[in-house]
Amino acid sequence: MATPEQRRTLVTEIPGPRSVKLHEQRSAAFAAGFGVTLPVFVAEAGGGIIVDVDGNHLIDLASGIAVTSVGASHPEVVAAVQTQVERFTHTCFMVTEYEAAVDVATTLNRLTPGDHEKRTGLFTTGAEAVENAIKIARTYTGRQAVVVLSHAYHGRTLLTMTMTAKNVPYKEGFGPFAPEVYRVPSPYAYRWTGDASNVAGEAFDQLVDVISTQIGAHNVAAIIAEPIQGEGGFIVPPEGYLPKVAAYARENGIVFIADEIQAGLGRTGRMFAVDHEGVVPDLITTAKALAGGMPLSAVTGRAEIMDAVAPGGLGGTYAANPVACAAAKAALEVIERDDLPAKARRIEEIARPRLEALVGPSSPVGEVRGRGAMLAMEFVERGTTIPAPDAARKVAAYANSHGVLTLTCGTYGNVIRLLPPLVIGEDLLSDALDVLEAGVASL
Ligand code: PLZ
Repeated sequence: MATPEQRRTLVTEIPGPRSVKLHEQRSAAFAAGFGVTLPVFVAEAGGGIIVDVDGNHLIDLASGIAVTSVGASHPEVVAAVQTQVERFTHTCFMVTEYEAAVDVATTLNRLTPGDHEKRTGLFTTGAEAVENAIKIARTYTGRQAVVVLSHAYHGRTLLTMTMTAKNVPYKEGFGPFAPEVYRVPSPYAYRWTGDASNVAGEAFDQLVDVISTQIGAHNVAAIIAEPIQGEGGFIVPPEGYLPKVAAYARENGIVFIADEIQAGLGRTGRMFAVDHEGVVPDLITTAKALAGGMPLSAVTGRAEIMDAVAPGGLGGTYAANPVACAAAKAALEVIERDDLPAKARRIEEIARPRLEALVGPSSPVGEVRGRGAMLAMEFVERGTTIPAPDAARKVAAYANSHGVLTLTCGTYGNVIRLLPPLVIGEDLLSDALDVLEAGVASL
């Protein structure tokens, strides 16, 4: 199947009549607990375009939440998957082994920061990678406490939803939560109430204070941070914060984990978001972009930490699924060979100035932030920093109804994020930015 025509075209209202009908069936058949950003049913997708069942061509600024960096149907990923499914779909890596899993592990060991000896474990979802990173850190350190940030997102399983900060919709009604998870303030510069010129220093001091007074550094197994907080609002830690935390962890025998599930693998303009500050985490979690749309996640890190768990302690029926590994091998080749981090930097070059032009003292856009192809606008009540989730919702709805799929995020629901496939064409990106600008102007 050819890649769909790379042009925004609307032939019906969004959602169109076929999508509306299918959505009614969905509501009768599918659990209500699953939300939906845009109730449009997809017929095909590729490059920067999603084609719906009514024949509309929508511009994709979501990438399935930062997954399809290489596009939703990259020919090399498709071919790798087809070849693999014909050979075998599954044997279980804990039962018999296959090369594709070893290839992916070897590539991740090479691409992740630091030239120390590394090991990788492969799993299925991002949440599973995070949980396993904690299991590994606990075994290695013989300690239990896990330190997380406010505004953090790490998943929806019992441990990872405990680690996630936001209550509604992720935690409401799902308690009791897992023990031994402690939260420290995120260095959220736009909303920092202390010294604006020293956010990194103050946030770091507060982390040390919480750890020393409430936990005891000698009880902490891991500090885990998203190097750019994703669901929490695309919060970029001010320069110096991550290096300080990594150094403190090292001095105190704490495993420092970077959750690069959303920001990693080229999205921010470097292979990993920690690379912007030369930080070398002990463990890195990846997922999303890793397998070009197939479910695969990984924990990669220092060999002595990773190998602390005895054989049998890690795994899962579908961990390192061979079809997902074949897809990952192809996707990683494309990311490296086609220098997708450079494409992410180019996306920033085009999009950032246009988004920044929307910020102003009486504008509903309070701040533009992010890195590479992970950019966001935070909406506020004009002339204040009071969160304006309605404004974000209206602009997103405007964009969606004009054929541009956008996602909101943020603890206060007042952030619109841009996560285009890294292979999006420049004309398509400019067209999407025209629509977003018109959406902001329509407020
Ligand atoms: N860590 C940093 O961004 C997933 C969540 C969407 P899974 N983010 C999208 C939703 O509402 O469920 C994510 C992440 C970071 C971990 C995860 C979890 O990855 O593959 O969704 O389990």
